[in-house]
Amino acid sequence: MNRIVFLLLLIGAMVPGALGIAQPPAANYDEAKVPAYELPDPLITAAGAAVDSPKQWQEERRGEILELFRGQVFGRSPDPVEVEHRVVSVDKAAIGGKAVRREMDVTIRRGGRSLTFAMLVYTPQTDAPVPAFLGLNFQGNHTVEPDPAIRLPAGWVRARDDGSTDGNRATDGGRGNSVSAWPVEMIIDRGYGLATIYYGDIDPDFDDGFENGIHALFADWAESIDPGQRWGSIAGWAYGLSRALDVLEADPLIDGSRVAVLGHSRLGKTSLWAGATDERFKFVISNNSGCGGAALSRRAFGETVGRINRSFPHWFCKNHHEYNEMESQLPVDHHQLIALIAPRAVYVASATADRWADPKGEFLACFHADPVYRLLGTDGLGGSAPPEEMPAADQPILTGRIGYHLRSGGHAVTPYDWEQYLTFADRHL
Ligand code: GTR
Repeated sequence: MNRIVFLLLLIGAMVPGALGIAQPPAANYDEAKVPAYELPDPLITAAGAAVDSPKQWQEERRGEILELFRGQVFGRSPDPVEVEHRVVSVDKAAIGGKAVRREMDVTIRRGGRSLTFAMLVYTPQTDAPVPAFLGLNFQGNHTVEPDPAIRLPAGWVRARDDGSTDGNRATDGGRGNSVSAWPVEMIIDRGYGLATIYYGDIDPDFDDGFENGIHALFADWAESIDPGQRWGSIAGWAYGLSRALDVLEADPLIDGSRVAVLGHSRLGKTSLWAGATDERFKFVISNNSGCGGAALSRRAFGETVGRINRSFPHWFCKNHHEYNEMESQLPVDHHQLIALIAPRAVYVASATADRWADPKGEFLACFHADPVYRLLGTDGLGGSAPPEEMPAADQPILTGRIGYHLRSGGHAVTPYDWEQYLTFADRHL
């Protein structure tokens, strides 16, 4: 090796930053080190005017905020296109006879190409159309229930959370692995339907330059979009959720006007974006969505904008990378993402050990979205007035249109979380 290069490498290794190579700061978990910040006000327009009527919110301010999230955070998505669907299997006595299970193939066609995703749908044994939950799953529809009839995903699959992998191909080994996150019987017993789709069917979750999955169908359209604003994977998954809702709206067993969208973690970021962009979702649930989801970016607590963009360059649009370590420059923050859902019901759940997702930042985003809910004539967080303090663990806030809880435990969706979502759904769906 050239001696000068060697010397430079040595200095670089000994003194991080000495060569101007940016070192990402260590993750902060100290409340005292959260930077001072000022949040953009959801109720002040870009021109500096105070928003004082529901009409002004709906016709002017909401659109401004949505535009900023499109251009600077998630990227722009194409207009809806028509979808086709076909029921591929029916079990009229699923879940011990309590439910009807159907598997559907949903196909989006465009310009000679097509993308098909499989949707697994459970509905209770009743003649009347039911309200339902729609959510993406991480490992395949066959992981939601240990039913041998549920098909394996046909395309790319990710390594499992325990690090095991099927070599990017699903095998029966994963069947029923995610039952704790999908308590189908509990949902059915409470009178709701459940529809779920494996997220990798819509867009594989790795950085391929926005080219595979749903992005491939719209490649020519994306060419017309400023490269900084092209849709990332979260926007792609959210687009898939909206196309799934198109199918559910036409389904005789489901009441399409009463569908909740839910997701965990990166898929919680996705459900928030789906709820923000598609006002047909009547209830939106974010489970431990953290950075880029319900958490305030400006707090830079746990996962930060810079860390998430470096680890997952394909989740957000390219413009979002401009804010790495520069959160204060973001023209929006994530209380405004929640405000985009107003006046519809929204529920944000955190977990005590999930500090990476910044539970306090998730609570504060709900708190700062509250004024928009109130302007629109509804209760926001906590009923007649928002609580001053974050609630203690396992003390859910179930009054008002913004629900929140901090569950004891780690990064997961549990039956406890579902209990709260079902109670909230009983009130708002
Ligand atoms: C983590 C990521 C989080 C969260 C999580 C997940 O690695 O840092 O933002 O999305 O993945 O989706 O499981």
